[in-house]
Amino acid sequence: MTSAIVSVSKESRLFDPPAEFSVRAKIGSREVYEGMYRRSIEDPDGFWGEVAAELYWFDPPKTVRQWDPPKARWFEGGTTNLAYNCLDRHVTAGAGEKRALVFEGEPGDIRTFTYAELLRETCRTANALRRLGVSAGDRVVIYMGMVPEAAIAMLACARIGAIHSVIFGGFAADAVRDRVNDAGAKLIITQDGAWRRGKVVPLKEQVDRALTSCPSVEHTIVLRRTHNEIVMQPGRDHEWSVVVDRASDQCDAVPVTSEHPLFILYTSGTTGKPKGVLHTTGGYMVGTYVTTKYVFDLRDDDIYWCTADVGWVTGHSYIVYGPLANRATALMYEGAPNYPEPDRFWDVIARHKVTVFYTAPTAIRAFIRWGDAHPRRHDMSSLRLLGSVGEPINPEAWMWYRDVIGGGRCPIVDTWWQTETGAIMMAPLPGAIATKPGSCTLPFFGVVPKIVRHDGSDAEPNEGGYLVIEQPWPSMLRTVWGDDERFRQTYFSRFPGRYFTGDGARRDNDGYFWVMGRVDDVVNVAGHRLGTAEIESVLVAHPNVAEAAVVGRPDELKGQALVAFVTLKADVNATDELREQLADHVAAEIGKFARPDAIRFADALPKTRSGKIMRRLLGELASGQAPKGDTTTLEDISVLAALRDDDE
Ligand code: 7RM
Repeated sequence: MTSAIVSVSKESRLFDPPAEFSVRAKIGSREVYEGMYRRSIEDPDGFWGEVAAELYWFDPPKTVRQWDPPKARWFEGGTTNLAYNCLDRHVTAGAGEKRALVFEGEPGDIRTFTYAELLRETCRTANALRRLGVSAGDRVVIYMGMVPEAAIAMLACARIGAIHSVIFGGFAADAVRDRVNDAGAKLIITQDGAWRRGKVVPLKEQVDRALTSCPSVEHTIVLRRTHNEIVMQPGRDHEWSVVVDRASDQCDAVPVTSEHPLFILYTSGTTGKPKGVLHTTGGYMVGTYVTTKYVFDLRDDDIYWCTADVGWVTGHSYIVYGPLANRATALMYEGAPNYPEPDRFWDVIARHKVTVFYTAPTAIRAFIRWGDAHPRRHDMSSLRLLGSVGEPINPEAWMWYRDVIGGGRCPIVDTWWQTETGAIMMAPLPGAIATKPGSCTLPFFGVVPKIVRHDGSDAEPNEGGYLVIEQPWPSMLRTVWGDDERFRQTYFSRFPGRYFTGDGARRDNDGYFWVMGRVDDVVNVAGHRLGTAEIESVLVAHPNVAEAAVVGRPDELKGQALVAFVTLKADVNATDELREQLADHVAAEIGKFARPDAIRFADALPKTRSGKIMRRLLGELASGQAPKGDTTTLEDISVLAALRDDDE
């Protein structure tokens, strides 16, 4: 397929940064942004060297970047420790009494950790790991829910140079086993269970099942959270309350080289086998630190809340490492957004006086579906900045987020990035860049994104194409764990010498980027290559629609025909008339060629654990095939079964 990806979006609203926001912002104008951006590209060594110098190094780096595509090395000669930078650095500077983490459990329990307390707990955990035979370079799997001990476990690994691999707590035994074995983990940190909608997710039970075929694992550490009954295997399984709580709270941070591996995080590939994305210490530290600083424009008194799970990269970079490196106060919430009621998030924001709130479009669309009454009941005037991540955000959801959650006064930072990029790559700096609903706007410092055609040549403005990154950046992945060849193949072979993101996008006349979703999700209808996200966005703009996923199915005449899976808002009836209306609506908004051939109503759409719609599965369903390939990342397998039953 060589034709360009057609972009059909007509969004043209523009929102300037509020003046009162800009005056207090770290970067308060487009000019300042542009000056810094230019410097970061023209003099990357100078720019990144200065950012790195804001952090602590036991030995300062001798060089800034070395680029031998696809291999990058940053801050060579430097030794540092990320846990030291997140904890000791602030305690030493006299901020030990500042709140680092505020935790709210789903049952309503609240626990607060100052920087000094978080440091002591991290030291205890690090000592426990050492006692159980873990040393620098060993892999430790963290399979937990959203509890402070998950962050503490990550920091403890970083402190002694062990490589952590967090596995999302929603995965079951088989997925745990595959990841543990791929990483060759020596130890697993887990919990008896995690709270989710008032029920116990039995984590330890899954670990027990996985461990029947994980020869590398010698020990587990088990935190008691839900107090469900579990089996402890003597000699192998250890109580957190014993091995951690009784350990010394003194443990020096180990200086590691800049390129020392920090963590592996598994992401689903297009083939069955998950990829272990490897991040290393210095570059990841600098990247998450500086993006958090400028994109969230953190102030000393902010209460910052990112709703992601620590089991995915947003939790790593923007709950734990980025905020703590910036000496922020981060809120962590354990449970579901609709427990006990659909207003839980707004209740949390009001009670904790959250100032910066970072969540995902899939959550925003659920909130819209649940109704405005829930947020309207709460005083959310503490909020000053909103963020979005994970998927393209459709303009309707963006406007709702701005008006109903942000009270029309908070800038929205739509942040585009990936597990592989480690840190935010494109986003508006909130005091400097005017926003457009649905656009992640402009690149962050040091990032050189390009839209290219099939043959690698530059696309014109507004011409849809493939999103690539031209220069290395500090927090880029270094390899796929144990598989350099897959790393090169996946990211650097499609456009040699450039990093291929796998996303389709366009750049508008103002230079703003609009990400249209994965190129695997592009559909070719009668020679028009359409990004499905844009058609979905039009569907969701219809007052009766809560969520939509558009996929292609083979069609003799048109090559592919469009099939739309649609979730309706509460109280709306699924009728044939509505089906016609929706198809007409798409035809009217985009053009007749984009009129879906079929619209299928669904109670829910299949999503990954992090909330992304799994269009691949829907495409297989729409083509009349049984879903094949990896379904282990599916959040709720019954959703798929329900859709299939519908077929009959
Ligand atoms: C952080 C994260 C990465 C993929 C990426 C995109 C999509 C993420 C946005 C977005 C449009 C955004 N890591 N994506 N953020 N698309 N606008 N602001 O999500 O590895 O899990 O996913 O997510 O397709 O390639 S991830």
